[in-house]
Amino acid sequence: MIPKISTLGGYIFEYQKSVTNPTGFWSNIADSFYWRKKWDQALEWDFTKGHVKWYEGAKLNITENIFERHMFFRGQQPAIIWEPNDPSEAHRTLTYEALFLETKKFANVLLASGIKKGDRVAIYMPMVPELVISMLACARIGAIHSVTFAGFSAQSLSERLQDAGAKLLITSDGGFRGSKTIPIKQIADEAMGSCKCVSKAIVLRRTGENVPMLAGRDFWWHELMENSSVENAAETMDAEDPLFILYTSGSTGKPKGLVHSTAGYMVYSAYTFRNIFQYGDGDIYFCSADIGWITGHSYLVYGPLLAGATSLMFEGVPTWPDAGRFWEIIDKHQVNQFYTAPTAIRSLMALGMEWLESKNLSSLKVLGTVGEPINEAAWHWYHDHIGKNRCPIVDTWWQTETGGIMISPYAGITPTKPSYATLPVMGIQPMIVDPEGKQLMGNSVEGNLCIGYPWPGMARTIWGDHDRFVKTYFSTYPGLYFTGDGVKRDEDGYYRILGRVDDVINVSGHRLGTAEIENAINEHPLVDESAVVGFPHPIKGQGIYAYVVCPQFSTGGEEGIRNSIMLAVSHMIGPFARPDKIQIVSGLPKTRSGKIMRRILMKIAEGKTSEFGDTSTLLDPEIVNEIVKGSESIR
Ligand code: 7RM
Repeated sequence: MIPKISTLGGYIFEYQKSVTNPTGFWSNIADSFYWRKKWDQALEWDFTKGHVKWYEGAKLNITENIFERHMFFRGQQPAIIWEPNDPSEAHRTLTYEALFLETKKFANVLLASGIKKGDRVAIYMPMVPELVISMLACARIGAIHSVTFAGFSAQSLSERLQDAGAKLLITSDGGFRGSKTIPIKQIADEAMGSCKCVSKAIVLRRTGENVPMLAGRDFWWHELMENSSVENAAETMDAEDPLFILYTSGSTGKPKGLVHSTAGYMVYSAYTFRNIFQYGDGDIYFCSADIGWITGHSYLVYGPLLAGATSLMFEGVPTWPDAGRFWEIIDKHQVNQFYTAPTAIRSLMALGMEWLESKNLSSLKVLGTVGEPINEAAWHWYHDHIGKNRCPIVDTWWQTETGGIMISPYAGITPTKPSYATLPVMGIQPMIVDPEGKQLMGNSVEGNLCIGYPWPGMARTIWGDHDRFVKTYFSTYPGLYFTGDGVKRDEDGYYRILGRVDDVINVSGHRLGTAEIENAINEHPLVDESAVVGFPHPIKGQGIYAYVVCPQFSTGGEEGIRNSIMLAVSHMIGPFARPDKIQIVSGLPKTRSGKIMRRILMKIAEGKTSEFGDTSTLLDPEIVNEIVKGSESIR
């Protein structure tokens, strides 16, 4: 069993020990896993080179730690409870034994398809149990999975397939999402058509609609599974062998394929899951995140399954058939821990109390949030009306790069404060630095958030581009990992995340690079250039505001161009990246050296049309007045 902290005194005491001796702490946690061979060295690292190795010399397979390790006691316990999009369709329960059988069978399908250890397998699927089976089957044979969220466009998928050099794509005919059916296979076909590496696709039947199957390339999941053997011996993996690649947005246009290791990720995701949520035997845990994002990887799949938990997986959306759907699921399955994003809370809060009227919610013990800062109003609504004043809220701060939760209350142990992620996880050493890199000591300080010491769950590199890894995370403040977030440490030593300090925005908990959106807009044949900034949005957290230079439309006829820019962004990235506001401008405010002064554009987007600070370096100050004027008519 993974050790669990149970009192505040225990937290404080253990935390001190864990930062004095991190390798001792993480070796002790690692002892509760199953290793084919134990490690020779707990940690080897050099942040200046972006070099981190945990549990070097160890041999293991992560699926043995999910299945073989739990089979004796938990074979008949539900591993996954799957709730379909349509509440009138039956839910599915997969016990540890059933999930194990499917995983072994599908692992054999992958082997028979020519997939070997180290090969990359791409996954583009709706939220169905077969997505989990696909990931675990990859891990079973040592293939590296790379899941792409099924909301991404063909173009984005294709970019990711090529970057990872994926040999095989696992996908489905379509997917259900609320009242919509998503043509997943069609998007996958388009993506495969524009990339050379993928030679085979395995297609799950989910919606049952007619989809073209390319002979020799496309194969049905159910046909391949039919005669697949249930005997499969797990591949032996080295501690540092990659487990998966997951793409995330940064401040430049090209998404980064972050690589997570096998052993370190295993230990960290499981430890944090069990401790932060205080998961106990028999509990039903529900994470509403899509597996296409890191939260789904770490806290729907790996963390819970490694901890022997029952993880509830939901195919649909919170507002369909009505805005009571989450609460109905919680009552139906007697959920004990519920983990979601502030944006979901805000949107449900805005839809009113009537959706809570017939809901009981008494099974709930712990509530969690992730992905973006939670404002106080949403925190209180969640606390009072969902948690009925008796469930602690864990506001968990972390990133795709960190692999798991870094700063968060331990549920019911750490006293909470609305909008604060509170205190670090064991072994995590947050540091606050000023722009010059000077560390700000003591309490009541504000600055950029860095981490000063490695932890097992951290990403090891960017796939195919280690230099970019070093440059992005380890060069701003040499010797430290730089998160890209601003943070405040208050008078009690509590951490409050203030949001990104780079050109990354967070829209409904989706992380997007402004450069990525600009690239998509600039693809439009009538657009000369553009600048995208975030602005405070009551539901989404941040909305997307695009300033677009489009000479032929500087006067009138703008509705058409706006719509076609929206389409371009949907097509290039995905519908979730569509700008909320588009302002056609005749030019952008630039410095004499040609840099766009985003600071000014952010102010205007926020509706603050004075106090621009120092504008003496502006090439053409008049353009600012023009943009301010134009912004008044932007809805
Ligand atoms: C898990 C995830 C990471 C960025 C991160 C922050 C923001 C995440 C919180 C938060 C305030 C939180 N991974 N963020 N959690 N901000 N409070 N509890 O979201 O890679 O997609 O995004 O999200 O800016 O850097 S992510």
